Amino acid sequence: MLPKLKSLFKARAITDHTRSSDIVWLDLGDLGDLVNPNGPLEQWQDHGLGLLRTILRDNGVHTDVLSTRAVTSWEQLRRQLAGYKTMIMNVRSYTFPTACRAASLFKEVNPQGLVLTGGMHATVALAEMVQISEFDKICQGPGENAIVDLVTKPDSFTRVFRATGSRSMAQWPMIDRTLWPKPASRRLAKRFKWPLEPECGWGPPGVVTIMTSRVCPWQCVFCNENSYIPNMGRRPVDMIIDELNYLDRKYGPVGSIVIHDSMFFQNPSWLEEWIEKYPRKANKVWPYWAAGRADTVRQWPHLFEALIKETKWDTVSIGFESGSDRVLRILNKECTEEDNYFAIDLLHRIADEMEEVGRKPPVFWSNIMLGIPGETHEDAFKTMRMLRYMRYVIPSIAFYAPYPGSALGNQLIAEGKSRMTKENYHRYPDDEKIVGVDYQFYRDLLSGIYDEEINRDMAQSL
Ligand code: B12
Ligand code: SF4
Repeated sequence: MLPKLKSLFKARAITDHTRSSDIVWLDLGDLGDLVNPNGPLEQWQDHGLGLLRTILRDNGVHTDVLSTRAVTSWEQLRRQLAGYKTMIMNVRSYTFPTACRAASLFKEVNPQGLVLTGGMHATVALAEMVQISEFDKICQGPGENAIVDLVTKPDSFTRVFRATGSRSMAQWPMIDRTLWPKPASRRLAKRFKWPLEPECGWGPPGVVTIMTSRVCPWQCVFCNENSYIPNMGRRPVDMIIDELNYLDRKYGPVGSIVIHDSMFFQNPSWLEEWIEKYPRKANKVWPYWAAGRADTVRQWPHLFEALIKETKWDTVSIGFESGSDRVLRILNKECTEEDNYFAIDLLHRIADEMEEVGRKPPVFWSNIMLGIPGETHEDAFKTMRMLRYMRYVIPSIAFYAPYPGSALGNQLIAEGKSRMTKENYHRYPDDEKIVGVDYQFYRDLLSGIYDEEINRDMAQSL
């Protein structure tokens, strides 16, 4: 479709907004993502915002919600922000540029107003946060025990402070999902099923995103979030099932679930309880997306099979990352090529068996990284061969990104090799993210130029 014609068909943002408090929580993301989204993931709701607004509400602190995703221009947001005394934001590295712009807009229209910030970026890149003079308060770490005092008694806090979170997710209240921003165009609202979330191709609508665990204990150098997210107990199985049943009754029907945990396939005793209770107690055995690792699939194959067959773990997200032992070692992935092929073969066997009896087979959501420092062409070919070997797969391929907080990210940033700037935290899979990587080779690889080479050696590697 011609671009001009296409824009005629774009949904229009719903711009009316009724103010009911002096305090506004500003949800962050690209302009327009809740009006005319580019893709489904941009529409996911923010659990940090949902949790903290629920806690505020439960403590009698009423807040409004606005979203940079619900407007299509900064001018629109400026009008909506005028008159608020306090603005709160959850800043992650990828929303930091948006947060900076929103804060300066807020101060323009409300020079006496207060900007309260927290979120992942405050913990991993404090130096960047501190430079933004419009951020009046910056909370490092989990905010559940600090948010009420911060909003009601901001003067009792220093500009930068560290908060301590709950010991277990069992202490978190159930998020009131009606506190999440609404889809902001009539067209999007029709398929969104708010306060549930929209379909993204992994399972039927309405979708429920939920978290059962907060942090993954492994130390992959491109991630290692346990170095900056304090460990906390997993949410009990019964609480998860009760919440799903409640959402189904109140806003349903629920069609499928996305378990947002960085690592769902951990803690075997929790998983065993899930296998035992979910099929029995849930209103329906909803299919779900959740993440695992190849080495633990190899360690607990029976658990893996039972989860797929008995609880409908239909979309199995695995961070395979690479098909080469050399690169897996660089990444400190603690998984080997052999672990990867073990997990693939096991899923193939399970999927074939399920298909034979007329059941929907599971599929890998296969996370692959290319452009890793130190990766050779042959390493990348091996990765492509591994991907091609998978028969039930949705590939998710991204160029390696040096995120602050991760060991390798911090190192590359310190060496001046990161191309992710604070104005633009490149978050798209095919952005060029580090100095010294031959991105043209990878573009050629993905466009099929090396297919002959990959396919020729495929038979040998199997
Ligand atoms: C769900 C999730 C997503 C969802 C986000 C949906 C949304 N609208 O929020 C989706 C799938 C879209 C997503 C995408 C990406 N994500 Co993500 N994601 C997560 C995940 C798994 C959970 C986040 C979450 O909800 N946590 C639970 C809530 C309760 O925690 P929270 O939001 O941090 O809030 C707490 C504190 O920060 C604090 N707090 C927050 N706000 C405030 C405000 C105040 C005032 C105070 C006092 C406190 C406070 O209190 C809260 C309660 O403790 C995290 C990993 C993790 N375990 O957290 C990664 C994570 C945040 N994502 C990450 C990344 C890198 C990405 C991507 C760039 C990946 C990629 N390459 O594609 C993309 C970017 C997409 C985009 N469009 O820009 C990194 C971020 C690293 C960083 N330095 O910021 C993380 C940490 C994963 C990792 N280890 O790499 N992600
Ligand atoms: S990449 Fe995956 S396995 Fe590694 S630390 Fe992060 S969440 Fe854990």
